[in-house]
Amino acid sequence: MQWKIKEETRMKTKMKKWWHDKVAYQIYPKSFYDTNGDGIGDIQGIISKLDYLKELGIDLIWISPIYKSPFVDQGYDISDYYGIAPEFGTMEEFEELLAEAKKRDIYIVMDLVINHCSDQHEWFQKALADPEGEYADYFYFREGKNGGLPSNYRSYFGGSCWEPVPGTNKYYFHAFAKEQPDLNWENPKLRQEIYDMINWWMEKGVAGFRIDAIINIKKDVNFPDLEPDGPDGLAGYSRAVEQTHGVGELLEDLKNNTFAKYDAFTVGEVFNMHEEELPEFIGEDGHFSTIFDFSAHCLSDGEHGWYDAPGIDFNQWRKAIVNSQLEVQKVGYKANIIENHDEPRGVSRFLPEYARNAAGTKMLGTISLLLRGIPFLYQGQEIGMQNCVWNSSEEWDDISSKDQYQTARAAGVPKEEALRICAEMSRDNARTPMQWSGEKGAGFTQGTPWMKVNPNYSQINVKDQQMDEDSVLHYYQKLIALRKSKELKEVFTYGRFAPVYGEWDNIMAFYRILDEEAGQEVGNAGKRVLIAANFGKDSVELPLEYQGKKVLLSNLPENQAEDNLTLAGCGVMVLECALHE
Ligand code: TEU
Ligand code: CA
Repeated sequence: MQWKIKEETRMKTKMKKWWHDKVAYQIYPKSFYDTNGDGIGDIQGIISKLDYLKELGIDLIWISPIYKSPFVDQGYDISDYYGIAPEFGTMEEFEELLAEAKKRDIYIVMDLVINHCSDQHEWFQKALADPEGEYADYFYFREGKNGGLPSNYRSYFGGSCWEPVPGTNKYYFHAFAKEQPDLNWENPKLRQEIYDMINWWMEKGVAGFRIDAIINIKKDVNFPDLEPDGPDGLAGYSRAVEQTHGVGELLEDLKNNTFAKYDAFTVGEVFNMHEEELPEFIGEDGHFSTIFDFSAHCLSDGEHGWYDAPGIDFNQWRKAIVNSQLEVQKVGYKANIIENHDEPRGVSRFLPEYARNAAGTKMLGTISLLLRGIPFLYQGQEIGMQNCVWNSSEEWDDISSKDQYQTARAAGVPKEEALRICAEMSRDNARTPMQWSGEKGAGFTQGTPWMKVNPNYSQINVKDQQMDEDSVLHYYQKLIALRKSKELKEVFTYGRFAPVYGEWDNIMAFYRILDEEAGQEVGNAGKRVLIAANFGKDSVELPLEYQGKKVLLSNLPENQAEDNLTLAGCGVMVLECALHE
């Protein structure tokens, strides 16, 4: 398709923020690195790998939750916001991590889970002990309607959103698991408790937060019934979220009482936003610094679950990313990912089978990291980790994978097929231990890993790749160094995005352009860089629109830039071009 850009709108780049040029890395601590042999990754494990991350070029680390938790949803169920889970270490060790990171100019960003807490949190325990007391109003306690539940919503992890409050005729609301009761954001006392907690962590020295499921904090407190959409007679709760308005007021209150006072970096996990609200979310004075771009990931949202999730087609993927980039650059910055702890591995998901090799992995990484926005790598992405082989649903730990398997079975999907589908989408694909070496346990632990290790660790691991100049790991190092290099930093950070070669099959290509005016704003000369990738099997020759000046990066020796650009199958090149024709 031919990309039509009516107006090449771009933001003024005058207002630089400290986080605009950062490259971020997500750590899923339980599976990162275990130092005491209990099979669970820990804070000391993160500390011991800071030099590794520094060498990779990482500036900022988001750590998935490390607070005290019963781990029903792997730490996204917090029982004490002020305490470190003993599985991971102590508060002193966390402070050591902050200090060690600081020595290396690395920022630490915590995960903020404030839509809900754990049912073991003292607020909820007090609410259960006195369902008429003040703590009950920290949650949503409601009487049933017409002898039934207060509403017909299905929670994200299956079953009703309502669970009985023992000894009463009331129910409490949970959008996720029943062990994750939702907090009542309409209650100013609750809000103040949350703000105090956030400020306490900021004072400790964290640089900001990744903010979990934040759109969910606003509820239609009448909880109106919706049209049922499944054989269980319930309606998916996300449909209620789509119909809810007014989250912005809560988000402004949150920001003004916390983040704004510290110039914190915040990245929201936002699904079901009303599109026209993008400027309010991430504009110059938005609710957040940035939000994740899930536009490619949402392509595989099923109507009813994973079992009716569509596969990802190249053209749709390209269109989703291009459209998102064009929209976002009018307003602010999104955070670009190919995977995270909730998503399957990007290599297994976005690449055709023939491209699931080193060349294809480098190609996908190049696109993700050189798009306009804040790149986030997920642990293991830098070595090209892939989805795991799952032989039985028993192998999953993830609450969502188990539920989706049941949902598929209940819809009549045969066992084998349900396993195959859920294996592709399982959140556990990203949660298998980090593959540090080809030794037993992938070098992740000396003990028994808490979760299955991907059997491909003998082929894909850090140690081997460190010894191989051509490895995915070395390529990622070069790619990040290029993005951050003195000469190109400005164009990759502030340069506008312009898609090109849209009418060519299998080509994902775009320019990053800093025209003269924009260059002056950020103290740099104008520049044009072409990033072009061939997702096809066969080589392609593209006519160059602007004269090539310098090859900045290439993933295969067969790629050539002369009058034309020759890209081998799965080839990607980054080429500095003349700014004007
Ligand atoms: O995820 C929020 C969320 O809405 C997810 O259910 C998401 O829709 C799904 O995983 C996409 O595949 C966050 C966390 O990232 C997740 O790990 C938690 O389980 C969830 O919140 C509850 O805290
Ligand atoms: Ca450990």
